[in-house]
Amino acid sequence: MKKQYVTTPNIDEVSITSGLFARISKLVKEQVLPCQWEILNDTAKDAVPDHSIENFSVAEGNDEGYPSHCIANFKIAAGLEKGDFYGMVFQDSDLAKWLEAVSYRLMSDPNEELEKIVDETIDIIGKAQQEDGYLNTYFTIREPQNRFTNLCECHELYCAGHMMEAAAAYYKATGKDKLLKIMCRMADLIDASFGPEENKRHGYPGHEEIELALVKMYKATKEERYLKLAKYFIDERGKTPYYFDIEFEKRNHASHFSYLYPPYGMYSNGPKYEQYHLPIREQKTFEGHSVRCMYMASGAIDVARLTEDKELLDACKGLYQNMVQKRMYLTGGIGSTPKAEMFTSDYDLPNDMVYGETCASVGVMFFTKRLLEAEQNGDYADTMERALYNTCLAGMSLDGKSFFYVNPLEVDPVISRENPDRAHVLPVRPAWFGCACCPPNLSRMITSLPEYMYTICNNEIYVNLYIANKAKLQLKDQTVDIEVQTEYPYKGKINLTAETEGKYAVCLRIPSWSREKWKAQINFFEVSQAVENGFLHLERTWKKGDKVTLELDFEPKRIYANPLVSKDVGKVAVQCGPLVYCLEEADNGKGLQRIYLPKDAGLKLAEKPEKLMGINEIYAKGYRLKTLENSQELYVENTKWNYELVNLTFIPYYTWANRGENEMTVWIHEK
Ligand code: FUB
Ligand code: ZN
Repeated sequence: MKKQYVTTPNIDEVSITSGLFARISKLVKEQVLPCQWEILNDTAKDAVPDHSIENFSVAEGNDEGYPSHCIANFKIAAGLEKGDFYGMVFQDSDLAKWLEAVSYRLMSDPNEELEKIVDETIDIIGKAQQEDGYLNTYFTIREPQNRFTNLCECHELYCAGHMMEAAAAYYKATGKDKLLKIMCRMADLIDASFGPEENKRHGYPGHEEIELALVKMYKATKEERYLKLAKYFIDERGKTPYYFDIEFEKRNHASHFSYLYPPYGMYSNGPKYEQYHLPIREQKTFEGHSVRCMYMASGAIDVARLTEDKELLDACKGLYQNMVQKRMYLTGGIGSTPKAEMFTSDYDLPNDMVYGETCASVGVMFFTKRLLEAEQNGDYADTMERALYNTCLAGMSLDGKSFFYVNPLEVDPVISRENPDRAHVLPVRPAWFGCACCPPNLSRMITSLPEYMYTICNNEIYVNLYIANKAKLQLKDQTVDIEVQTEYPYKGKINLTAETEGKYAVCLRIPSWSREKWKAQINFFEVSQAVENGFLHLERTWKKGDKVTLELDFEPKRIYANPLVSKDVGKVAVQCGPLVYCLEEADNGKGLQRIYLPKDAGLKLAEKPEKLMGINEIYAKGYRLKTLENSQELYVENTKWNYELVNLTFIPYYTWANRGENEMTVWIHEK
């Protein structure tokens, strides 16, 4: 494993100029981040719309999540207010993710007023920090004597990790190091408490996160101990005897989550739930909690690259293959069961019982970004794109005011309401959650999108995502300006202009769905070379103003699942470009599970600039199986089935549930 110059752009080096992500980035900046700030401060009652979610309970069994009490927890821990801790034990991470998102937003658009708010918040965080560097509002307020005694459940290292990410981001955005120093003190305390030495705890986090965060701290401070500690946590996981068994006995079986996972809370979920069943290097399948898996693998790749550890990197690549070949939804969702938000077994991908947590798909973005840094293979970017355009975007309403935690591929609101097994599958987005991990995770991902759009390796620019932008990219030997113009994901034409002279390569991803049909030109001359590892390498001595044009296949396509996915047998889905489509009751009436799409039905694409903030619809002629006319029987022996002709309208999956409560399905019977 040779160390190479590999990087991703700084956020201020890429400006998104138009199209879907210009709209969404603006929305996050102007609507989502201010609204989330109000929520964290418990001042949002009026700012948050009252979505009708009566009778629906969110995944963790609590209500819409008001008040958040997140900032109040910090003020109480800081001694600035009186009161008790309220919320999840990892409530601190909501603020950390928000701070990180705001830092990215400040990188692309400095704002003094916002920076002042952040600085004041950092002052409170500093006051909440204990003498020895410890920072966690739950333990400080409620159980100061029990720090680091229940890593399996209590998320101290997870919360620390998120605040470290925020600290590194804010330092990069502003050069201000107060939060970074606060988190160095916490990292030093953790380093003094965990490690191979006799006098330290031989543990690791129950929810991975700190590993990748320590790598960011290492990059920000150049402090080798942080990288060493990240590597320690990666290598320690899965060793026997299991640390969590030892810890469980030591704390006399006490649990914080027995209400959710009886009798012993998260510990009851077993070693796979928190990926400590095996050392990471020996894991061949992603097991357990899907978000944890993504964070674990992301941290492991970071460590593998920095320490030139091929074995560890190969293990992560193997896990990736298991995920995309056997355990991922067409929409880029992962996690097939609400029970502990976990992966289950290969090919078990139920559409209506799915979990598909928004955070997990944001985690897919983290994971694939790092895979691309390790190996520039377009397949990773295809998966990144699948997660981004489908589950991640579906995680937020078009107006940025409400969010999905669970992202189903099939919903019937009546069943969601009446069947307790489907209570997690909401047909409308709540404005917030008691367990509010997803909304601020989306914010930090969207505000840092430039980091995903390109990977730079030596003097090669890998274009991972096609988003209209102007970029100044730091290659190994020179800085290169490029401009991308496109209406992707609604049109397949991409124009890229090289604004800088010099010898470098522009590597265009040819998505797997367009491998059969694409056309590229440089200055109107056709390019004929082969696609390698999913990228078309255009290496030459560029002149300023050279134009590259790429045309991808934007015909709507029928997609079929491997027959081993039993829930999709005999069914078809529709995709166009990177967008997976779905049928919604608002366009197609009730009874979506009785609809058939004939094999030979044409799929017609139509531009709808006014609908759902601008989409392309897809039309097809289909059939709906009629209900039994003359019988109230539940079961009949013989009957003549009747079908009615219906005009089907498909909309992009990410736009579903923006017109009130209704049925939705991605997979449709084929006839
Ligand atoms: O445990 C912290 C976060 O809350 C997880 O990443 C999510 O899945 C949710 O359980
Ligand atoms: Zn989440």
